[in-house]
Amino acid sequence: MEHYLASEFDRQQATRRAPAYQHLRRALQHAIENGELPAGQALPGERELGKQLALSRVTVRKAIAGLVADGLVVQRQGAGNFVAERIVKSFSRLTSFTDDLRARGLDPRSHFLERGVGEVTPEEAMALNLSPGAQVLRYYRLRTAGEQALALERTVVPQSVLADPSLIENSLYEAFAAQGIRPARALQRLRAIAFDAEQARLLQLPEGSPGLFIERRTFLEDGRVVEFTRSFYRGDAYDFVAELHSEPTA
Ligand code: 16G
Repeated sequence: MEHYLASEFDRQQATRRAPAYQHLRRALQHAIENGELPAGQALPGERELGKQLALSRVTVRKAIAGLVADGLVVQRQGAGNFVAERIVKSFSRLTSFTDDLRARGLDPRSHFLERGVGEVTPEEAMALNLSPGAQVLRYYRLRTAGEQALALERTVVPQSVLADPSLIENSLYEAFAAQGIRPARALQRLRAIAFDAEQARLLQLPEGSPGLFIERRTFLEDGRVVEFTRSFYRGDAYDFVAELHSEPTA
């Protein structure tokens, strides 16, 4: 680990001009992403890190503060800094399940429970701005990190956007990218739920366990809706964070 961090720090210094704390922040981030520093593991002490990389305590603190703000590291009073165990998801960034897990050095997977093509329902037509009779692709996926179940997702995509259901192998957003489709923004709503018996079975949780229901409609720059997804995330696995700004006073 020490060796990894030192060489990653050197690599950062050699590849871009930035203040030292940013090099350290990136080096630590890479260590987390690559599983060198697994979830729950203590980070080396601030003094030790500073000594090892010839950095001041202030620089080390600034790097760690950035990782705390990103949700990758948690500080425990008196005990030190640890790699966060829950997956921290920004509520203001348009990322995918795959992005979120990879950023934590985890292995994102999709298990397809249903996959098909059909005529749009009235509710889907409203959500996707489609006319009655339009064809849509429907997916129901169990999302896992390795074998660990994390979420259930029902996704509807207009067939005019993705021609064939088999275009999604693992990640919807990777399938979009492969077709040159670039989501520009999304509207999302979230509420607390209790998993019903079937959902709980699939997620290997007791029935009634708490979850987060998140509905996302994703738009292209030109206003077309490319995705209507209802996600059911395990309540014990995720933290949602958002940076808030005060309204300027008139
Ligand atoms: C996230 C999105 C979901 C999107 C999926 C794509 C939330 C709450 N939901 O789970 O709307 O369809 O990512 O992920 O963030 P994928 O590219 O890994 O299939």
